[in-house]
Amino acid sequence: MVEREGLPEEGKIWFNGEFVAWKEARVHVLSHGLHYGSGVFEGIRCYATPKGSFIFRLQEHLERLYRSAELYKMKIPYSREVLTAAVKETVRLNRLDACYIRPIAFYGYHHLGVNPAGCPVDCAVAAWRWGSYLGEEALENGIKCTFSAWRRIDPNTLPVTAKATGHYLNSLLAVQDAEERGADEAILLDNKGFVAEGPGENIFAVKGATPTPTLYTPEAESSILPGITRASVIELARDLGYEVVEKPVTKEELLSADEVFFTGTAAEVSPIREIDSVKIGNGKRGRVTAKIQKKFFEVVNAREEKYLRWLEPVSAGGERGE
Ligand code: PPE
Repeated sequence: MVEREGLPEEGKIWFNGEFVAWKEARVHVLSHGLHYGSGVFEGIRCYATPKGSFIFRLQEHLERLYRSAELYKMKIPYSREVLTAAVKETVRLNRLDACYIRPIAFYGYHHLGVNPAGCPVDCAVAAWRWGSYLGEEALENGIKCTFSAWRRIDPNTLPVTAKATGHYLNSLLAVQDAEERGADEAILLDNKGFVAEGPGENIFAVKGATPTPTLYTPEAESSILPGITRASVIELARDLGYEVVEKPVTKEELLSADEVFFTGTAAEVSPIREIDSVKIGNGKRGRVTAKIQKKFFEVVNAREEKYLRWLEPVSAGGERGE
């Protein structure tokens, strides 16, 4: 079993409009969200760059948070401006330069019973250092995946485009199953048997032998959470002159691809070197994946003029565009 580092216990968490000590950010055991998974959240990264600390696509993440809430008819009692300030202040107050930021809104304590009407919507923002999701080594050498026996939740069952807490039970089953089978991560298929995504990542296949390398990824309307990293990588790949096709991807296409990689806020751009004992390409990080990774890290480190617009300074009067 992989040893996982616990969360920090010091610092402050923004909780319903004020900062509280890390250990004081508590909820009641009869909170609605705990019983029924009725919450929405985000995962955002802040990068320490030579130009200062920047939050990657903060507004897109907050937009998705509100959209996720809307899909569940949940009303977040704070405006976008308030949450933007809360996120930045959380990073500043905890003196973090590079970190992972987790805003969450969930139905709190009032009554139980599935219908949440009347329950307050509690809201928190926490931030802490979180290195590479799948391990430092994964970014360079790639990871081993397995096709999960669990199918990805279907858009007719739950609004999969919402980043909702309850949806992650499906991911939990997939990661546990992957670990038991000795893999680093799972790949879930959708109900029709097409490739969907990882438990916390989107997936891309690369066919490098065609005149121009072509990237394939499941459509945003399929059984996936349309990731912000996914959208960014599509843009960056096109900039690099690659073709990107959003279409249903079969298991076979993935296994016979020259390269496969995951994208996600936590996972960033992580190469996949093996799926169920089938070596992908040469079994190492591929050439195209390496180029996309390099470009992605240049962008998040504020080294690409064109994409400074994706970076929001942590400090007011920040160094954006310098
Ligand atoms: N699919 C799923 C199911 C998912 O959870 C994520 C993010 C993505 C795709 C990629 O989305 P984006 O981050 O916008 O590129 N997963 C978050 C949670 C991971 C966790 O273990 O918690 C994340 O990467 O922050």
